[in-house]
Amino acid sequence: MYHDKLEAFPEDFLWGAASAAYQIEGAFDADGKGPSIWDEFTKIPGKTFEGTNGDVAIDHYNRYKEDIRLMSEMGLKAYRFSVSWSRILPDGEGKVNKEGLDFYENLVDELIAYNIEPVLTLYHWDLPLALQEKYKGWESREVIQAFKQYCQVLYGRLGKKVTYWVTFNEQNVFTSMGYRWASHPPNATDTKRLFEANHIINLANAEAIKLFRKMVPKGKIGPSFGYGPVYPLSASPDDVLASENATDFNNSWWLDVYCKGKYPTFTFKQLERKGIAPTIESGDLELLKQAKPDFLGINYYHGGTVAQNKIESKSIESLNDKNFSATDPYLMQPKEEQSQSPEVPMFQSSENPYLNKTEWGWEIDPVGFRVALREVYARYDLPLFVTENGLGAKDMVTDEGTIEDDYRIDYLNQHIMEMKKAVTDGVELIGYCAWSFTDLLSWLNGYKKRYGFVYVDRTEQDEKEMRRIPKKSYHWYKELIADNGENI
Ligand code: BGP
Repeated sequence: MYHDKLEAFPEDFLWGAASAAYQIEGAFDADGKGPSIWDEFTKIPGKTFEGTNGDVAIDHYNRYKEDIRLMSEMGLKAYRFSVSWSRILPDGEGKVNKEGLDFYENLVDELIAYNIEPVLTLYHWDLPLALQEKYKGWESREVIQAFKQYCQVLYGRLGKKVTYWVTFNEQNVFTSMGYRWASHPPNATDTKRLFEANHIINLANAEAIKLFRKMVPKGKIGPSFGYGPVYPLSASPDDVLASENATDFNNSWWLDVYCKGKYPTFTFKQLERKGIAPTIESGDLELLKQAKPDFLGINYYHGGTVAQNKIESKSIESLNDKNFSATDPYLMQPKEEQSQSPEVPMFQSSENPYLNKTEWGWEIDPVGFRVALREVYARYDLPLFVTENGLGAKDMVTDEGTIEDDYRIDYLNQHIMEMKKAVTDGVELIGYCAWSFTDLLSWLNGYKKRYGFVYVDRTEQDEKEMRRIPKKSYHWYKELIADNGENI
């Protein structure tokens, strides 16, 4: 499809930036907060880069006013953040912690005072530890009830102030990393447990949306999904079929459930044949069907390329000894076997010869962003909200005290250009949140993998003063917002 002239972004387009509680707040035990599974997991030796954790992070809990002032000076229209469940309910259920709720209400009020639209994520991975210990976390249906209580408290307190709500952040990533590759809590390598927990999370997502309809009738709610388009390595029909399998396995497995209320047939059948399909109880499918989201949040970093799988089906146990690419959230494959679905050999991951990579080995693929937006919009017919996109890089402070992150400007510029083409193609888009506003803690890669528009002066070992310094990209994004992406 070719266009003479690209169309403008909608007038009320939400130019924003995103974050997540554990990666910025710090204050891990302040004002009655209970521990989360990440507070525990990051303390296990060898799990994170140089043993980094979010105990202090970038101290946003104490500096949120300064951070929001910087957002307002930039002209930011939306700010996506997540709520830490165990700040609200220290035990995950039961007693509500008033101070935790106050913090988020103050944050939301501050944003609104500056005309910044709050976009609230309910779950960005930090499950209260008490629920993990008491119920085995997402492996038990009891946690659905706890999640409902948590949602109810937040809807009740913030439902009139916050319009945009995200249920789960990247369910595909945190379940795979947590239950398959032991690189997130609960540190497991068991695909049966993965698919069981994932199903329970689907039910929790549906319950949260159902309750939202009752309590926040004017609000908008949807999940944020880590979407990666899948390319076939060649035009060979076998590779094309493999790419369809990979799309089914990596994307539709979640998006069909969110939007159509059912699992994709082929993948479900493969899992059943291997004895690892989730247990569906009576009433589950009816519930899933009742919870269509208002929009789909899309987090885009990169996609993947696959070929026909020529590797024999292996048990997950035999693959557990291998190294895997923890930085590759969508096509998480053991490096040597290069098979995404070892126990269900539907495809095999491959290198894409056309794409460059970041310092952390993530492919840079702006056109893939347009492909992603179009695929999702065509399949599910829902407005899209880009809830994450950005470049992790090692920024340096110059002698003059500036950060000249032209590579980030270049990356964002190319992606926003492709997004503009997608809008011109006809994709309905609510907004775009770059990842991230300030530098923050990368889950597994410490503080040197920086994403922010605002530099935060701290390292893995030295918290320093955590001074905030707007980077060159901060000023670039400010101009872009001011003319609504007209001159990109
Ligand atoms: C997404 C997560 C974010 C963020 C981002 C960058 O998957 O939703 O929380 O961490 O990836 O990832 P990383 O920090 O690993 O570079």
